Amino acid sequence: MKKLKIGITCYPTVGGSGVLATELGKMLAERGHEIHFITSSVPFRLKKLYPNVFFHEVEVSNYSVFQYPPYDIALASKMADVIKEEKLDVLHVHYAIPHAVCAVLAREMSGENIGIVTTLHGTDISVLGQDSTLAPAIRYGIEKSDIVTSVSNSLKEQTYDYIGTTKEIETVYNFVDESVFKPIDSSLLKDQYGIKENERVLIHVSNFRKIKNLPDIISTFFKVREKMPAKLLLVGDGPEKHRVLEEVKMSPYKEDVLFLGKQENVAELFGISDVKLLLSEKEAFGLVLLEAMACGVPGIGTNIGGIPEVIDHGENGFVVELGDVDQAAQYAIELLSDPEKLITFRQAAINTVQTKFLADPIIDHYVQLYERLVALR
Ligand code: GMT
Repeated sequence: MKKLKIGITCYPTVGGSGVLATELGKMLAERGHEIHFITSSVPFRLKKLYPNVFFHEVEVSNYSVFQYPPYDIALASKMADVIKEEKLDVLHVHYAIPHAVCAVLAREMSGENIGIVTTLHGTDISVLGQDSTLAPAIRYGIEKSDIVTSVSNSLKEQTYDYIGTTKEIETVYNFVDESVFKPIDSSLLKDQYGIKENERVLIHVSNFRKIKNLPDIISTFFKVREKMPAKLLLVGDGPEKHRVLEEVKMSPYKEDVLFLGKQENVAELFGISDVKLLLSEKEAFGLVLLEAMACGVPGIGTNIGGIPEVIDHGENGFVVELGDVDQAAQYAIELLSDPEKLITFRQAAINTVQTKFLADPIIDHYVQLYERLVALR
């Protein structure tokens, strides 16, 4: 099949949509496609050099007349340049606002009949889609895209509810890089963090936004800690960090909560973890949940958004109602106090990733979508 020239735009900083877009770009490049990232900085997971990956930086003018730097216009101009200069076949944008709208504008500016794929990731619909100042632009970006995908069925339904579009939306699940996210024996790390042999390890990884519901993570852990020796690893940083620190300081178990900040090698931390907690108020998919599962760490998540599409309740993890910390703690205790059950769940988590969320068929799916567009040109 023809090697494609694909432009990718995403938020390059830490965040699931940027991670997914970068991994997709890297894996497409490994298959020989030519990838052009059009972003404000180099995507943070793009560490290695690939001969067929290119980066086009969006520079925003600071002209003093502007009250706000016109990032969206600069992005659309850069996209239009790259479409023409590099003769792109497809532009794949991640996150509806502003990326889908910018892509449509860029196509118009370039005068080229380029295909646009927009992938919806979550808060672009679940939060911004409820903002009446943005919803019309989101609808426009979706409807003018040639193909729209969503990372879960739940997000697809939410898009129909909030945005009121009739555009066909195809669910394409997220995936992880299985060469990085795999069971790793990082037991030496336990010593370094002062985690004792008899202590169970729970982990939460996020950007500490309010929707990640950190208070419930802490409460669940404290309830587990009342019953057994355990540690909680809190990985990440964000607006709720301070509040969480204050809450933990008041607890008799404060020594058992380890704030690790932002970490690069999360797979190694999963290597010392027994259970992953994701008790979000909103979550279109929960990519970190999948990363944990690929490393053999079962998750306990809320019955929210796409989480129940990732966790098979009672098989590879547990799903609880939002706010039900008693139930979350009970499930964690059930797993952590029964080594055989934990092993069964660990294996089931790995199996789920290898059957439902394997990278290769998901990349194939995206390539088929691109080829469908190229065939129409
Ligand atoms: O969850 C976040 O805060 C980051 C956000 C993003 O836009 O990067 O993540 C969204 O996209 C991820 C990748 O598809 C999903 O795994 C997350 O569930 C989704 N976040 C929310 O829906 C809150």
